Amino acid sequence: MENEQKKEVVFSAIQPSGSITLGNYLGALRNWVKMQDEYNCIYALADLHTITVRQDPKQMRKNILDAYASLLACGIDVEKSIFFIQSHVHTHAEMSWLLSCYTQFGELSRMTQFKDKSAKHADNINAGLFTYPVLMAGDILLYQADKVPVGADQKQHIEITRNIAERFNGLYGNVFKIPEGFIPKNGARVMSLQDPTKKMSKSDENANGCVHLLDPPEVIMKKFKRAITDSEACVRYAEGKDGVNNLMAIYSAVTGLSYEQIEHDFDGKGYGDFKTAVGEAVVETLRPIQEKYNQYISDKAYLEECYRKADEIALKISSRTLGKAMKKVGFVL
Ligand code: AQP
Repeated sequence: MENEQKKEVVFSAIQPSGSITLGNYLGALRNWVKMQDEYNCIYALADLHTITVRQDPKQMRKNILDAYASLLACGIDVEKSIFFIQSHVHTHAEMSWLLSCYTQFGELSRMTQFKDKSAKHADNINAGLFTYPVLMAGDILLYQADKVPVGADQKQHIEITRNIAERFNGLYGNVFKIPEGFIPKNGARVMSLQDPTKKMSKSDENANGCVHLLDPPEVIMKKFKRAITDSEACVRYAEGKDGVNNLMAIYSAVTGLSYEQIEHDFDGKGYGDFKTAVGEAVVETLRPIQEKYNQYISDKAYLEECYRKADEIALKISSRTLGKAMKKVGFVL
């Protein structure tokens, strides 16, 4: 028990905004699973974040349960980690309001995700899209997290979380732990198979650009075979070869092979062979996850039992931090 208390706290969350992608898995989820033995891990489905983009209600309910089952299938172990649903824990919305009063308009305006998403959803640039990083900062700070395993795209949001926490602590003393991002060496930024200058995203309009964890093997193979490469026909990692670089990064992340080894193995072979090898390696990586997903999703009662239990613990932990912060600000509790 004493040892338990000394473990550092890990917090991370994922939006159930669509079917989980290979990018989410390699950039974040794989690390979440690995960290469970060494850290006190707290993970969440960030469903409040998803409504910054318009969602279909029926599909959203399905996505939330699918994502919960998918993460269990990836290896999130509810005996070791707390895995809850953000909207079930009211302290997140409350902390978000509190912290928004300690966050500057200017710093939120500089967030690249806001710029990207407002360009993509020009007809719905809502205030939630703008304040998204504040909600995320609250998610992390509520649990006094030491480390936050995320993909490279979230680096700026971790930075603003640290800035908000430091500003608050500067005014009121040590209320929040200052968290550190934890970005993997391999797979930190998986790119779209159709436009390798853009990150692979759940909401990619081009279905062939994104591999989902639950895609059937033949669909995965088809997507890799259609992946954009270049005209050089040489498997090597180099500037200007974004498509091949991305395939190499994926292959390296799932097989553990170095770029040098991959270049050596595919020396003199064409892209066709390489794409097949990458596709097959991904299929094999995802096969056990898909099998487990099918078991979990067919037992909704078990899923509910898991998240209700975790919601309750998350509320208890986060209420302590929220109470502390509110007291410092001057609220009468
Ligand atoms: N392409 C990626 N490569 C590596 N890591 C990635 N992550 C997301 N895309 C990639 C990491 O996955 C975690 C969960 O992401 P999220 O769902 O909370 O938000 P997101 O980054 O906005 O994911 P998507 O897939 O792009 O969703 P939509 O399309 O809804 O915006 C994060 O740690 C993220 O870094």
